[in-house]
Amino acid sequence: MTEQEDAGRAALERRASKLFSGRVEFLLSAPQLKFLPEPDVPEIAFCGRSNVGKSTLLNAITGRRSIARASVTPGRTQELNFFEVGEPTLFRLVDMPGYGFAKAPVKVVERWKSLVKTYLRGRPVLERTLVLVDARHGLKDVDREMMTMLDEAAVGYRMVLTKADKIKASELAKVVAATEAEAKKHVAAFPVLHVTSAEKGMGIPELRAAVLADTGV
Ligand SMILES: Nc1nc2c(ncn2[C@@H]2O[C@H](COP(=O)(O)OP(=O)(O)OP(=O)(O)O)[C@@H](O)[C@H]2O)c(=O)[nH]1
Ligand SMILES: [Mg+2]
Repeated sequence: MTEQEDAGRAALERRASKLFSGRVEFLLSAPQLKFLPEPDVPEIAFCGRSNVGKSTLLNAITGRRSIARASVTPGRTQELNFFEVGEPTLFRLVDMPGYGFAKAPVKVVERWKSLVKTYLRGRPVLERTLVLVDARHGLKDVDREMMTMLDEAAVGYRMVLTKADKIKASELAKVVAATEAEAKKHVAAFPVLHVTSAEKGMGIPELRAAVLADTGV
């Protein structure tokens, strides 16, 4: 990286940090598509398997302890939750229900799945999706299915490894390599992976800056 690129990146991180330390507010929870807010500002969506750490990552990015509700029990988030950033609102973050949660009733899972997919496919203001993957588990078939769906819908997405604090550096390196290799085969995936730990704050300033850049504001 050149010195100029370095300085640009640092400036973006500072701007992102300042923005997220300002107004961040829960807007609404949409159990069905008819409850979505007006598509009047850019949106960034957090998606991934149940319990991967979507709500926790949203909290880490916004620097709030529990603006999005996280839980040790998978299936915590059951609706599309919208959070507004900026005063006046510049963009929104969207916390989504997880997929691949076997213990919830089939009907409930089907409802979440259809809500998430319809939102991802048809939302005109969706600027970017973050596809979260647990660093301990790597990509699963349900993730691949979601990635292919996003490819087909031409929704650009960033792959984010979560819970990096939970595994050894040598294992982490292997998962990073394997996930990046797969991401390269998906047309809408960014080739470079974000490695994060909400617990340790690892990769958070960089992802925060990337999210801000993605919104285009
Ligand atoms: N050690 C560690 N634990 C994490 C990290 N991120 C999330 N967790 C834990 O993982 C569990 C699930 O986190 P959530 O944020 O609720 O996961 P989610 O993807 O929103 O889950 P659903 O809403 O059920 O789909 C919680 O117990 C979190 O504390 C991390 O970076 N490190
Ligand atoms: Mg959640």
